[in-house]
Amino acid sequence: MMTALAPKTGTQIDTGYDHLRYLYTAALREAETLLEILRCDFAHSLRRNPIHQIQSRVKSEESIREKLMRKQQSVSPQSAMKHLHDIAGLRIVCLTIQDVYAVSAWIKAQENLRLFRESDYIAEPKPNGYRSLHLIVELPVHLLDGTQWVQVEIQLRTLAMDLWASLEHQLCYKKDAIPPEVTEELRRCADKIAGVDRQMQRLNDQMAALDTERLPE
Ligand code: 0O2
Repeated sequence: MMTALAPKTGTQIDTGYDHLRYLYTAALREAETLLEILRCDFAHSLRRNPIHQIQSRVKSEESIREKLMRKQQSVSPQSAMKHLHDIAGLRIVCLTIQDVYAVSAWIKAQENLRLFRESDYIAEPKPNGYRSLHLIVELPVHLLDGTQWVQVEIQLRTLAMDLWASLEHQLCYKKDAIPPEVTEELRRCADKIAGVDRQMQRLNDQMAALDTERLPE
């Protein structure tokens, strides 16, 4: 809406949660535009699309407050910008592990984006079995009173990892009392899923090699 873009001056400057939402939504749009270009680039040069699905969200005010309390930080929009790195979140689901790393490399190579942090929970899964590659990147948001670099957390994972994470999130993420047998079973599921991912990657490589052999001279 045009009115939301009108600059505010002096005591009118909006530093509340509405401004936060607006800022992080703009950063998400920047990231989504980059990824759209990536899709086209891959489709053009590789004739395939490594991205199965993209989801995005800006954390709700309630969830921001809850996470700040969990991290024992003061609860305010300023504190959120300082202490939370996933107010804007993008989740990219790929079909294979190799695609996850290919998309990640492409993102990190972008000149109009800064890498703030990378956490590779695929190479080093969390103790509960959680696997994903997390990139916290900063993107420029061009406002009427200047450019602001805004953080976006990009989670990259395979479809199989997404199945596990979505179910685990629903079952027990952020819950205090989880029976140890449930934790153990979930970890076993995560390990099995990782095995399937590796198997699917091998099949994919095998077929890709066959395709290369079949290419006309
Ligand atoms: P929600 O509800 O998904 O938004 P840090 O950045 O290190 O100060 P943070 O932000 O907790 O602390 O980093 P981390 O551990 O990388 O987690 C960021 C997000 O990754 C989480 O956001 C989850 O979305 C996801 N995640 C991390 N660990 C797990 C896990 O064990 N299971 C599942 N299902 N998801 C996980 P939120 O805000 O915690 O949750």
